[in-house]
Amino acid sequence: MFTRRQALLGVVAAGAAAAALPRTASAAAARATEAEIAALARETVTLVAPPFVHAHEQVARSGPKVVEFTMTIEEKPVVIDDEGTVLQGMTFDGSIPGPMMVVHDGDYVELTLVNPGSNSMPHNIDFHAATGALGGGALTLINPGEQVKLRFKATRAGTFVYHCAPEGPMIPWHVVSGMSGTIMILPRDGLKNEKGEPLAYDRIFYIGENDFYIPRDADGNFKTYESHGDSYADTLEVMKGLVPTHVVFNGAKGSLTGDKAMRARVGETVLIVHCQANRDTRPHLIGGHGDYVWEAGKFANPPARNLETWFIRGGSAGAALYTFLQPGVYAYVNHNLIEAVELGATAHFLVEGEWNDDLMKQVEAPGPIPTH
Ligand SMILES: [Cu+2]
Repeated sequence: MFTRRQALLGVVAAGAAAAALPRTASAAAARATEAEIAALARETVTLVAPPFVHAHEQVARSGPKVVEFTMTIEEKPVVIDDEGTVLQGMTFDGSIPGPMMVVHDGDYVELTLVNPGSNSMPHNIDFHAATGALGGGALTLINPGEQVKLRFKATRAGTFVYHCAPEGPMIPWHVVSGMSGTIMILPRDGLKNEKGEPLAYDRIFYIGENDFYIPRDADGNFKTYESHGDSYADTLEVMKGLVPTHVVFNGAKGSLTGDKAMRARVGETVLIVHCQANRDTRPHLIGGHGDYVWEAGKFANPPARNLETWFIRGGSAGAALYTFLQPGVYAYVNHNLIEAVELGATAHFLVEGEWNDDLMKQVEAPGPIPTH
């Protein structure tokens, strides 16, 4: 027998060398032909804006299919706080973050990406879930007035970031202007706990966290610009300081609080997917927990149990499963509390149902300290 080293040194014939290499070729062995892919069932999915997610099966009821999505890139000003501060935003499908796509492991994602003539810049999409060609970025760069269609096979189950990555300094600028989102690739037989037993959710919410870098004028007020191009040089200077002016959920401070709180009922199990394409964060549900948490978001790894706070690496999306046990308003925050309270990274869950005194009770209401 020849060794791998011999194979790499070209001591043996190329065919034999390939056979001697580690077996990383399972996907290649299962390589489908265009005819086979063309014979698969197709499904067209209409995307919905976050924090909601399009309807989907948790356990796939049929074999692999081709799932068609369309996203239109929209460059537009976006108000990002209650003081009217304007971001020269760039969006996938009009929302920050871009909508979540859901497929199953083994499905094909077929995305039509549209860059309307009303936009001013080239854009593309890099799927962290995809293999090759810069995640599809090298095959999807389109000018205003163009569209492109990319197909990739979903081969790794998990929650993954997608983002625009045109080139050089355009990459971070487009990302911190709003161009990121999430795809969730579910195992065909659904989510599992650490023992391999099935897990399911009653509701799913999708939270995208963004760090924004808005320039200020000499008086310290946020500046407003006529166009993306006008804002670029000043914005780049703020970006290079690495201190965001805003850290928000779903594109703006307060976008998921008060009337816009996410809703659930006691006893319901909620899957919370959290993505951050550019910067580390640490979600925490105040008064609740992460029953099962895929911090790194990849379902081949067993979930961690009973977490208080979980870590989302910049450039990834994680998932936490929680069954609400008490009613009330829960704040869901980035537990850098300065970012949560001062910069905007706070959301609310409004949970209805019956209070459980066994879990918590105010035994005595606040009152004067006894003098005896
Ligand atoms: Cu872009």
